[in-house]
Amino acid sequence: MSSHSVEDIKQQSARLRGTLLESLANPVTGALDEDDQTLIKYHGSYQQDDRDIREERRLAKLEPAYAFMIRTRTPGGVVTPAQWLKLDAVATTFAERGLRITTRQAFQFHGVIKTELKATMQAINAALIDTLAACGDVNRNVAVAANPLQSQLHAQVHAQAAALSEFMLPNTRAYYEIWLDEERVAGSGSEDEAVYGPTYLPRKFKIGFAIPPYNDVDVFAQDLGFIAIADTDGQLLGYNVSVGGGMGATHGDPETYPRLGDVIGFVAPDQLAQVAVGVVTTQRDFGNRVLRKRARLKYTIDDNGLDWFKAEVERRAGFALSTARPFDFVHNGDRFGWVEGADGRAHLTLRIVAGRIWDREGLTHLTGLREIARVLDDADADAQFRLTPNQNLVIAGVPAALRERVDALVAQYGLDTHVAATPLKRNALACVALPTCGLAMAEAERYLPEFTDKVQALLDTHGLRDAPIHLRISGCPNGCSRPYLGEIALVGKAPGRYNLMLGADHRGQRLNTLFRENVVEAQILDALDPVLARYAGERYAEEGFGDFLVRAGIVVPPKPAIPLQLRTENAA
Ligand code: SRM
Ligand code: SF4
Repeated sequence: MSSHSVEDIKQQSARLRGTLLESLANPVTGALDEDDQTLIKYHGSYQQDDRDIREERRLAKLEPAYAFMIRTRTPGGVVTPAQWLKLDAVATTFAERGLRITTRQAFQFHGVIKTELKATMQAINAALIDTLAACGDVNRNVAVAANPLQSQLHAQVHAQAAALSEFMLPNTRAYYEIWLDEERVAGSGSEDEAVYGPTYLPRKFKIGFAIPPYNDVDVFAQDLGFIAIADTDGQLLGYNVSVGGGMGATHGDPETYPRLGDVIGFVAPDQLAQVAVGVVTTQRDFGNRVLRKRARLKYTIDDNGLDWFKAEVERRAGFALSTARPFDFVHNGDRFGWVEGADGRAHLTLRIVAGRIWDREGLTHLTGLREIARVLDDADADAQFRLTPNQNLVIAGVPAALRERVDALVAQYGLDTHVAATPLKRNALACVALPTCGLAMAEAERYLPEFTDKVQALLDTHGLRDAPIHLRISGCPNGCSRPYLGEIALVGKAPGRYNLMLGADHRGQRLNTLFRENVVEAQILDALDPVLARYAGERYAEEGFGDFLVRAGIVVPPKPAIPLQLRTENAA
């Protein structure tokens, strides 16, 4: 890797330009110059190589099979049917393995080669979607409760989240110059980054908006979380503010850990941007710029104290936060099938296993969704495709007249897997991992179907077929599928070996804990079998698996994210 630190690379990059143009033009290699590999992340892309054939290429004395992953910035994961069709065309023209829905409501394209990178970026932009700041030490794609069309409240929250995403974009024109041929002008390379400054943030930064009672965005896993508070008529009153969530950790390094956000107060809707700037600039100025492993906001808070952090944010925002309001989360998964919206239109949530939408061996999901997008686009129905933070897909705003047609296509293309799937299979998450992720230690996305089948077989044996257990797999401890919030989770250690984590609460409010370290599949199933047997025999009605494990003393939970007095049922 580069001998320059990430901080130096940012500082010397002329606002994220570096030598990207030269790197892209270099015909000798499929890779970028090392420093440019860091800078391209801010433009929404990662250089990767196909790890399945790494060894084969090495033996053949060939450079690794370099290709690029591209990630969109799609706040709340919203696109129109026309945009869907364009993104589908990008996937089929330039990428491998179709479209991938991420756990932050973005699309990823994998396998784009360097010589086609610019054309791919231009095709994405032609769909009026950008990839700016989708990766890198800046604010990432803003996650928002999944279906804004369902109620006026959702729509309001989504609009605020989208505006905040826009507001938090870097000011540099580098993206437009490099990918969209915008002309360099006086001042190019020294744009004023009013919020970020010349070295941007010490580390990635994530914002999410939840709308109780659903916590589909896992708001306490976000650096900055906003929990919408409404009155009994559904009118938005403001947001509780949560700070310092994050999942990433390193095996064997107790200085790193997953952490749930702390609720520090309440803001009115018109105070949102100021409080976000207060949090982001405090992290900019006090985050660790020496040790990247300790640079996330969660460590800035733990190293300096929550009271100090809150006071600093209030000073910068120019007002004191009000007392946080009570709220209640019941679930952090999705709700599948049709729901009626407030305006008479309907919304269909489909299960997409690990977010991967592609056509292969008798499976034609990409084609099916293309057909549905065409129907909705031709009818000019004002419908939308909405990605969920659980890697699923909502076909939203379907007018009554088109519902039957959509249903027929869903059935024809086998997109109705949510109907037959058990709750375990409907809710399971897996990160991408192999073969593209350079950090993967074990399989995740490719292992999910096989592993859920095996756990389902255990559930069936114990009469727990429809137990709504949340299962998550990550290929390494970075935690891209938010595994530390799974009731059952596997965290990759080595090929075929995982840490088995148990005991989160399916509301995104309690982390799980390590149950078995560095185990293989047979050991995992052996460990699960007796605890599932006890769950089957001893659970209370409606008691979740994670909650049972804690009550039965099988796992000892870390501290809860939400002080008890903030839960609605305990509020005065
Ligand atoms: Fe992630 C790094 C994929 C959501 C924590 N993540 C990566 C990289 C880019 C690997 C790399 O750095 O080389 C992965 C690319 C794999 C590939 O081939 O596509 C990757 N992360 C993903 C996605 C695609 C997983 C998915 O299956 O959906 C998600 C894309 C989200 C998006 O659209 O922006 C994704 N990553 C997350 C989440 C979940 C979330 O944000 O809700 C987390 C945990 C929350 C958090 O940030 O703490 C997450 N990813 C990480 C980390 C650990 C950061 C840390 O604090 O230590 C890394 C590694 C890093 O940054 O050094 C990472
Ligand atoms: Fe890669 Fe690890 Fe993230 Fe999975 S959790 S996508 S293996 S970085």
